[in-house]
Amino acid sequence: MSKPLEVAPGALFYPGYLANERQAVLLAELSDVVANAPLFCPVMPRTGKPFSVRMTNCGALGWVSDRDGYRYQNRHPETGRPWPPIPTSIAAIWRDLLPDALEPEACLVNYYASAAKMGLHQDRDEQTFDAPVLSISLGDSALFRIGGVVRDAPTRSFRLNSGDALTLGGASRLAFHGVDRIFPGTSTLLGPEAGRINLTLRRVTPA
Ligand code: MD3
Ligand code: FE
Repeated sequence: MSKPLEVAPGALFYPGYLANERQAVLLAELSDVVANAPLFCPVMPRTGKPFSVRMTNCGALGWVSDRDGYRYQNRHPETGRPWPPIPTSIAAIWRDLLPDALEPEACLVNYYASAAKMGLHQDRDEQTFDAPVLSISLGDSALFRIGGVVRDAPTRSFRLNSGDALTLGGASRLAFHGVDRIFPGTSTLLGPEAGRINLTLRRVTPA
């Protein structure tokens, strides 16, 4: 187990949190999630511009974006089925790193092909910001950026590598953040040129 680095106020970074064997266990559980709840292509509200990232979810609630807006809902937008449960090995990470938080309700699975990125944004679609957000990175490395609670605050960039974990609480819970680029071929976990997966676990509703 790694010791955390505070990379921004309330943002704790755990480089190398997951050994390779545990990353492989997570990946196997995620392949079952994706078999039940296929990756979909979200689009921007109003404009319908597609995201470069594909997504799915597990847990009671899943985050979706379509022409009507961003929201949490309890069913897959294409299959109409409830999201599959959060796999035990993933829920265990939340409990290990966030022992005092309420149970996670949503686990967003983001898939980045080599050219995908995510613009600077805040995560504020939840009904409560009490719990931190937990991010787990698998596969190719990413250049991640985090700033302050206003868009024009200075930002800091660092690499997220396969097996790294990050908790975003306190002043960082509403910090602007994004992914500027993927570094193709930097991990063999997903196979050659296979991209990156980020898991984002959240509490959505208050107790
Ligand atoms: C900082 N995902 O799904 S994870 C997202 O790598 C998202 O897929 C990125 O931003 C990804 O919303 C970044 C790191 C992360 C996640 C949530 C945060 C950083 C955060 C919430 C608040 C502040
Ligand atoms: Fe985010």
